[in-house]
Amino acid sequence: TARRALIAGNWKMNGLRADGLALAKDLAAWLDGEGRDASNRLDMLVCPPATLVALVAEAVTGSRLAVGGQDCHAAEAGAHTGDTSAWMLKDLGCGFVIVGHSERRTDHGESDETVRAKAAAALAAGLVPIICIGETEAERDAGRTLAVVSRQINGSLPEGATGTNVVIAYEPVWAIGTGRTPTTEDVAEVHARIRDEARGRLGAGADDLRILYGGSVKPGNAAELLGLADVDGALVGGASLKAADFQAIASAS
Ligand code: G2H
Repeated sequence: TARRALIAGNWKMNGLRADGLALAKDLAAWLDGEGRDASNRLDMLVCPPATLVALVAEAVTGSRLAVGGQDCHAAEAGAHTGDTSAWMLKDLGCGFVIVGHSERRTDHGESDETVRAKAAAALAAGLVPIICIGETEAERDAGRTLAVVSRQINGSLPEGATGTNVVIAYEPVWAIGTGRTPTTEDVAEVHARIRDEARGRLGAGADDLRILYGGSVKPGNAAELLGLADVDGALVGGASLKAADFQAIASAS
């Protein structure tokens, strides 16, 4: 397929100024040098905590490294203490924003409706939303994985979504930060289902849709996961905090 892989790092709530700056500069230098082969065939993105987005975005200006937010509010501006709007992220130089990560869905009670509103705001601001979906362990054990991801896809995709202006990340909740990953057969089955389900909304555009896998992606399992037909990249948490590991994952795709 013609889909260009996306390797996205989700730093979550990690990093002070010096750490974030060093990591971002290291990755940017690698993409423009030793990692040029990788960067010719894929896009590499880091999503630092909100406190570091401006610093990182400024430090990597002019490099091939893209910067994104980890969340945004659905509104453009207003009385929303502690929140960040998609327009604010865009203003800092972001090209992407993660929405609906399971940690947001769980810790902040975000529903499909909330996630869809955030994704719509991202589109309106000119950002590509990375919409996260995935089943819990209980849902998987009950055999409801495909039903849950179908519901999440339909509930979380905003009006105006196309195959190229949004990205989907499939993250089985039980595989996040646990070191456990589903079998490649499981991943292949769910990703194929996601593309099918997206076809109902995006039509032929679903063939252009990038569907990332997330959940304990490491240098050691990246090649196998990224080699699957409907896996168009990875959303990487823990392993994106070490430049060498994140680079190895990108090189494996
Ligand atoms: C899933 C993933 C990144 P990790 O949350 O979004 O984190 O790779 O640490 O499982």
